[in-house]
Order: sequence, then structure tokens, then C-alpha cells
Amino acid sequence: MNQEIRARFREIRDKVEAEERLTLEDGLVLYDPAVPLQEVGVLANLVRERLNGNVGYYNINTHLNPTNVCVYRCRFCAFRSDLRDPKGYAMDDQQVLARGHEATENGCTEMHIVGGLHHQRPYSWYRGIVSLLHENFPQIHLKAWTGVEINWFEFQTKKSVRWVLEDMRDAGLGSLPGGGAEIFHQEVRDQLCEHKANTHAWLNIHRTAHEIGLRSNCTMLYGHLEQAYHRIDHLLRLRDLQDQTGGFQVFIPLAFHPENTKLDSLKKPSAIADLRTMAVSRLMLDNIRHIKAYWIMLGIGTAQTALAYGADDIDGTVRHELIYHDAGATTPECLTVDTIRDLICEAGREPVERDTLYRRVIRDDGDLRNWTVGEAVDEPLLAK
Ligand code: V47
Repeated sequence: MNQEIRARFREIRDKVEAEERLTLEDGLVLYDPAVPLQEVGVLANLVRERLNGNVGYYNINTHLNPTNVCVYRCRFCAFRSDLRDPKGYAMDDQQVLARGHEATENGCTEMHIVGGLHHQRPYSWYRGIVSLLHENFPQIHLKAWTGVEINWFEFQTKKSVRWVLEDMRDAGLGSLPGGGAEIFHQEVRDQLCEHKANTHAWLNIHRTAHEIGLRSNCTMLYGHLEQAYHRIDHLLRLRDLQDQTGGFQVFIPLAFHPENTKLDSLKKPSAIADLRTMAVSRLMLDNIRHIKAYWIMLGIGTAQTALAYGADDIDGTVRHELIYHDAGATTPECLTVDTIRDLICEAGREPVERDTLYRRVIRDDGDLRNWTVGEAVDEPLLAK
């Protein structure tokens, strides 16, 4: 480490130990290759244990991507399809209901629902998926539609964000997933996905969701065209909104998978890069309690290791994941509850099953379909 960076890093360590907020410049130091990953990791672990003790959270969940037909052509996406492409599909009610039955049998507490923006499906089709599932499987939390989809629904209905969110909530929407954020900085966003919901729209949708009492998640897609500066800028914009609303539950850094995308000449980020982004995110986002190491995207080994680099959550058992598998992810399609618990234990953490809203799940042993939720494990963090 050169002398100046070493001195800067010592100052950052003092700030973290004193629970002081880090700046953009601090974030850039944490990304400096002269600062060894393990030193950033030790700091991130300090914060992780301060906020979440020794717990490693997971849930029992499933994914539903009702269609892959999409009006947008994001350069990072391998999942989308044209309507006439043989790969293109849109589910009917029977297929959606079958997923609900399967989820119930498997003890899922959550369905993660996202998909393409299908130009021939009206808003009522998207709303209908939520209401069909909610009416038939009221116990399952529907974490549905990214900010990009909500923005599309505004366009379709010509109504306000608030109207769309309230209408979806009336249909059974439980919370918003964190996708569609990508990288907020215009320089990068214009190159990745210039047509879809812009940064202002994405942040405003999450702000409005929080205002009407919905919780949401947030993400950052990294490892493509962006630099460290763009990543820190992205984290700070999330931190600013969280200061105002407190509505984000968890941040999920998403590593870019290049296969079958328009950016397939790029290399997937290394495990070292993944762990550094995990740790830097933990350190910068002092007001978001949870950081998720999404095992589908990171691979199991890196996700386990990430539990010592800032992450306290490993996502769920997952089933029917398509977005990452279409882009070359080699992880299994789902994990059993026993496997996921063993992975967390092997990483030296105590596995705790949570629901989408981070309440403990209490199960009647022997029957996966029998469960209730207990107390919330945490309160939103107050702005510093
Ligand atoms: O917005 C798409 C990303 C996101 C690729 O909220 C890609 O709990 C890498 O947001 N390589 C959707 N990433 C997934 C997502 C998510 C996942 C897990 C949990 C939660 C949550 C949210 O996936 C997209 C985009 O950023 N993505 N294609 C790709 N080729």
C-alpha cells in the first residue's frame, strides 16, 4: 500500500470504528487496488456484525417470470425475447396457478415476480397475475415488479406512480424487488439501457412505494462498463433516498454475467471483485440493514465467503430462476432448505429463516406447508 493510501485507509478505519458516515472519496479509497481486499473485508465484517450479529438469513422462495417478451433491448440482458422469437413466451392463468400450488407445497413464503414489458399485454394482465395469486395463495408474499415495470404501467395506464402502486397493493402486491436500478450515473446508464426508466423515475417509484407503506429492495449491476466512481455514486444515491424514507430493506449487488448478451466480449467479475463490492457496499450503506449475497449470481462458494465480507443474507432456496441462467450462470436451479442451512453454518453463521419483510418464520416441523411469522427481526435504521 503506498503511504498516502495507507494513511487515508487508517482514517477510514477510525471513522468506521466510530460509526461515522463515509464519503464518496472514502469509497474510492476502498476500491483502490492498493488497499488489500482482506482489510476492507475486516471493516465490513465489523459493521455486518454490529448490525446483524452472527445471523445468516435465508428464505424459502420461488421465482415467476410471466413473460420474457420485452419492448426494451438492454445490452446486459440475456433473458428478453422478441414476440416472434421461438424463445418468446407469456404464461396463462393455469401456468401461473400451477406455480402457486408448487410454491405452497414447497413451503415458500415468497414469490419473486418480474418479467419483460410485453407490448401486447395490457396493465390488467399484469395486475391479474398478482390478484390471481393473492386470492388463491394469500399466505405467500408477492414481491413483484421492478421500478422499470412500474414505470411501464404508468405509461400503459396514463396514471400516476402512486395510483399504480396503490392499485397493485389492492390486488395483493406485498413489496417491490430491487431490480432495474442497474447503474444510476447517466454516462453508464445511457450505454446500457438508454430507453428504460431513468434514474429519477426509478428512485421516485421507490420513494412513492415507501411513502404509501410498501417496503422495497435495491440493487446495483456491476462489472460491465462502469468504473469505481459510478458504483460509489450509485450507492450514495440509494443512501440519500434511504435517509429520507427508511423503506429499503436490503441491498443486493448484482455481478454482470455476459453470456448471450450484447456485452459478451466482457469477462464476468472475479470472486475478488465480487467480495470487494460486497464489502464496500456494506461500508457505504450505513442506513440499509441487510446486504444480500445472491448465491445464484455469485456462485455458492463466493456467496458463503461473502457472509464474512459484509453480507448477512444469502437469498432463498429459489426455483425457476431464468435471468441469470440465460446469461450463463452455472449455479443449480434451486437449493434445498437443508443445503442452504448447511452452507450458512459452514460459513460460521447461525441460519435464520426470514420472510420477505425480515420477520422470523416459525415452522411446524415435518410439514413445510405449515408456517407462521414472528416478530420483525429489526427496525429500519435511523439516518445518521
Ligand atoms: O435488473 C439482468 C440484473 C436484475 C443480467 O429484490 C443481470 O430480492 C447480471 O433485481 N447479468 C434482476 N445481472 C434481478 C434482481 C434481483 C435478484 C435477486 C433478488 C432481488 C431482490 C432482486 O438482474 C436486473 C439486472 O440488474 N441482470 N441481466 C445479466 N446478464
